[in-house]
Amino acid sequence: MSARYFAAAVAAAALVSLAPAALAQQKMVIKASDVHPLGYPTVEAIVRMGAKLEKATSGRLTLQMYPQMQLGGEKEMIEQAQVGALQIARISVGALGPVIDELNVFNMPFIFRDEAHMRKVIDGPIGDELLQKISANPQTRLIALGWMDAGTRNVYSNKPVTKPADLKGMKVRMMGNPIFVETMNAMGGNGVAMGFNELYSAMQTGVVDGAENNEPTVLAQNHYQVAKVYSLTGHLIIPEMFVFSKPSWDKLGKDDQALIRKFSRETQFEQRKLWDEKTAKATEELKAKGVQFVPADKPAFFKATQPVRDKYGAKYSALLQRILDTK
Ligand code: GTR
Repeated sequence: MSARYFAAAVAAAALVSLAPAALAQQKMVIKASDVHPLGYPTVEAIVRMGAKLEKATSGRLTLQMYPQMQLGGEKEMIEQAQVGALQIARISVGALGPVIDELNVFNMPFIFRDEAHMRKVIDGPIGDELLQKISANPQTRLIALGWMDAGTRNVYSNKPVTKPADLKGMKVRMMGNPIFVETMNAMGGNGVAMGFNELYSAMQTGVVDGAENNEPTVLAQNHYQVAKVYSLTGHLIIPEMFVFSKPSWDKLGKDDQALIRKFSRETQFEQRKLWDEKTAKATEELKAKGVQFVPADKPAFFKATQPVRDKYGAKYSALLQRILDTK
């Protein structure tokens, strides 16, 4: 080997060993998606996280938000994130249950005493362990960054639903996860699994008689236009999650990953503030638009759904006990 060639080879080797450092300076446009419109608490919280990332990296990392189902429903968003076509997906734990079985603990009816209880669980060791488990499982191909709030789900339709007998013969749209269909059936109605994107027209045309969700969703998706009675059944309190695509995550340097993790924890609490403000505002707006809020017999719905908790809870009895013990 000539001296000159040798020198070139050494230089090339040095360049190769520099590669990880260069990678740490990776430029990335982070595509983020949500089924809700701009201004909705989950969307706003991620947009703000993007602004912080952009500032902290002097524009090396930027975020592009695709709101309002532009990239499809939550199932599609999960699939896109798994292959790296989308970087951040904000999805309900309801939609993640079929991918990560353990999360179905949170999808059981009346599992949390109230929203404060749910927050204690996701903010504490159980929440952290689940985030880590999801990220560590190679099959999920997702990095779970943090939790978000989605309030309490209540039934809405064009008639009051105050007790199980009121749901008799009613078709009620539920998220696509068997546990929710069974929950609605146990509550006295007929659960129909359907994509979120099909719901407005399904209610409008009478394909379903109602649905169930939190107040900000009923307002943001204009569902109040086709359902005028919001009955406070409070049967589900399901947190949401924002996840990062694992293939994209692996392209980021360690420092960028640490930065995203740090901002994610902040985002979890920022979203909560936005959530509480939005829920209060949405409730007022819905009332002003003529939606009737009616109380419901929650103990009766709790009793009716016991078979669902028995069936699904048996598998996770240890975790369930820890949730119940969280004060
Ligand atoms: C909303 C939630 C969405 C979606 C929707 C649904 O509360 O924010 O992510 O899960 O419910 O019912 O499909």
